[in-house]
Amino acid sequence: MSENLEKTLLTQNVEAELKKQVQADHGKSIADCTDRELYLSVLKLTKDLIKSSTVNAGEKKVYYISMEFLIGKLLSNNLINLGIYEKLDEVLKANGHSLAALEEIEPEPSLGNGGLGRLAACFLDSIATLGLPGDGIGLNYHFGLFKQVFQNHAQTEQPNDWIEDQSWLTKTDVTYEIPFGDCKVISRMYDIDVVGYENGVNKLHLFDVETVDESLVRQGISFDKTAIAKNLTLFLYPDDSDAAGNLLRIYQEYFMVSNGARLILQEMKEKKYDLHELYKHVAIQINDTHPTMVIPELIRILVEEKNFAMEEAIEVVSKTCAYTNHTILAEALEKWPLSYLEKVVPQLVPYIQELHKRIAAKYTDPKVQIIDDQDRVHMAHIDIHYGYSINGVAAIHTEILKNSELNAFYKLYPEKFNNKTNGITFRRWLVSCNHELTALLKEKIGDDFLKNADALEGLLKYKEDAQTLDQIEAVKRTKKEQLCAYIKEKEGVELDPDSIFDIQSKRLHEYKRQQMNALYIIHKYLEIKRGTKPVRPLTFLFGAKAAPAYIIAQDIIHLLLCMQEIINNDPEVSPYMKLVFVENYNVSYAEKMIPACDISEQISLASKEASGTGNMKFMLNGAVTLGTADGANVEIAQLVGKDNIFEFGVSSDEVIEHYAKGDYVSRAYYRGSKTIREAVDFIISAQLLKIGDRTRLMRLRNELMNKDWFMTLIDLEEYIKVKDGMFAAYEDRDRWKRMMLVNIAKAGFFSSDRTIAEYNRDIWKLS
Ligand code: 26V
Repeated sequence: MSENLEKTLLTQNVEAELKKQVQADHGKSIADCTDRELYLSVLKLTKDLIKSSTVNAGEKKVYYISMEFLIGKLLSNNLINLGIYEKLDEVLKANGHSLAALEEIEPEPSLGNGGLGRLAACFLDSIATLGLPGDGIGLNYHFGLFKQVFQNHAQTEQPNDWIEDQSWLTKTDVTYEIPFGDCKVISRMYDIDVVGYENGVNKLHLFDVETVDESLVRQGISFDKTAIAKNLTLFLYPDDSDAAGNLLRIYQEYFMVSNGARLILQEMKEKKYDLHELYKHVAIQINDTHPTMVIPELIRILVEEKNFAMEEAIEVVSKTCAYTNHTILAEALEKWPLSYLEKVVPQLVPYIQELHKRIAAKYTDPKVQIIDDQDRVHMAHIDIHYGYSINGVAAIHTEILKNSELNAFYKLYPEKFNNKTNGITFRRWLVSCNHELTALLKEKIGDDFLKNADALEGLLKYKEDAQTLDQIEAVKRTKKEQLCAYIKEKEGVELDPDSIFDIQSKRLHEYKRQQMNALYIIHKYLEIKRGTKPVRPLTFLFGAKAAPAYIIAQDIIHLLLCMQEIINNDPEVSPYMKLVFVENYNVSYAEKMIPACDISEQISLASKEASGTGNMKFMLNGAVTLGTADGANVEIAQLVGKDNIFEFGVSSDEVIEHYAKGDYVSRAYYRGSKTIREAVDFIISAQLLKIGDRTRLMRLRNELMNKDWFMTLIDLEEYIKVKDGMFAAYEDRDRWKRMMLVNIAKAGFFSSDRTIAEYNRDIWKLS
């Protein structure tokens, strides 16, 4: 029987197949099984079904190497992409169960931190959906990113042991010996299938060390950072505030790329391709600088094991590797001390020095050197000189790279620079997380938009149609009710679905300015205390994890958790406003919060948010953006028009100028505005100090008044004004509903299918 026929039969006989599977696994009927038993059987059945799907193939293949793949739970998405979600749900419902209940049982893989990792996951979905051959290469972190637990109004970190005996991971026979300066480890590859929507299958390859030892983890997420063979794949982003943490990060990065390089070369060999034509068969996309060492590693292998001359090895690898930049933040642009590389990967150092020497011989500008005068290796510089493409992730971000951050490189290689505005997969961020909106869209415009996202624009013809507008509003109301029920259960806070849901969820960072939102909330709280009540109750929701060593970010969480206690327990205030900082925000939580959002907070300091992708997810689900002219917000504004977005704040040009001149003085804004003073001073008010930690609160206020590196106070007054205006606009229900509709209709551009089609057209050229 052909594989496809087998797949068709299985799809048609979902009920019979599930019955058989359940009987074999548990010796019971579907109805008699627990949700957990059913989950395990559905997992097995789905994995089998995927096995009989077509594997995407072609003459050239892309490898997307990334330290993070924030893939989220896979069950629903795989079922949707295989086209059997609805059928299976029917079968389960007829037997007193539901897929929604099974979804709750699946643990969420904890393989990413924020936007960069989620982007990689959306990209894998779109690569497979477009039928392109393309695999992900990353690491199998046993405890992933930490699990966030709030204690005493502060974040604590716990290991997140997400890997169960039966999971989406498949152990393979692929193992390699990976040498480091002071030890050798044996790797093993685990695979997760990536199912395209109504298309073929690719793989996410996650490498692990055979000798990893989970018992190394002591209290919280602390462990012996020096026992490399035991700790290498325990955690993502282990605390890199000290030397041991930095070294471990380099071990992890080399481990990932060395395995990746070997896998790629092994596949080249299996397909009998000529290594001298590597670039005709392989494109390697380097996701931020973390996988940069793949460049010298491939060159090293070609020279040492495949008899290439240095010159040719460099040329072949340079024509194979492309780099994506995801941030202009200096702290995130990796610069490794040469001495660290000498310790961890001495075998690479001569190659890095060779790459450096060639550049130094050609260019005198210190800004473009690979090794600087302090003997630090600038990883991005390796990518730019020895890769064939450099892309930013939103139009404004790419312009900033070209005109300021990487201007010296742009002058050398203008043809290498290109923009690829980020995108999101609609399968997860619409179909899977918002069945109600998906059904409404299908009713109004058919289901073309599932394959061709631009077709969402068809919704525009209903812009003046009262019935459609009411239906959109009704979907939002349903999603808000569902979120209220979930938050009641998880966080123990009762929320009002008739209130306005204002949501800021993203990694916690000063540049994203959760602290500015906190100052608004303080301002509103004080206003209500003085007797000025909002027309309609307001609900402020936050979701964010802060890097364990990032003190100010932890302080911001602390402030918000203290404010949550004050506000929600004050009978004078809580009927008018509530605040919830949800615990352990992750993909699954995002899938519940985003569809319920009215106001999408995208308030970064202009120039600092490379793109943002949450902004796209909120828009697609009918939220209206409150944002600065930063990242993809700029493109959202162009698409929806000024009437359908609320913008505020200084421009990126002004911000860049302030940094250049060093003339931003936050205290001047504090002195100049009573509103600002009042909000900032409240941080150390008796009320807050009574429940909060003095050191943390004092430090945070001091930071805002005397440093404020991310210029919170420069935009605060305008933020308050525009946000209040937005709450007023919400009361013009007809206008608001139209804004929701326009935002949904115009979101098609942000499909990651479009982004991937562009990567393929301009960079990978797979077919
Ligand atoms: C990561 C970290 C992790 C540890 C603590 C400090 C720190 C500071 C910055 C970063 C940024 C890493 C790069 C990154 O995640 N960039 C995000 O990439 C998204 C996908 O392109 C993009 O939408 C976001 O704007 C960008 O911040």
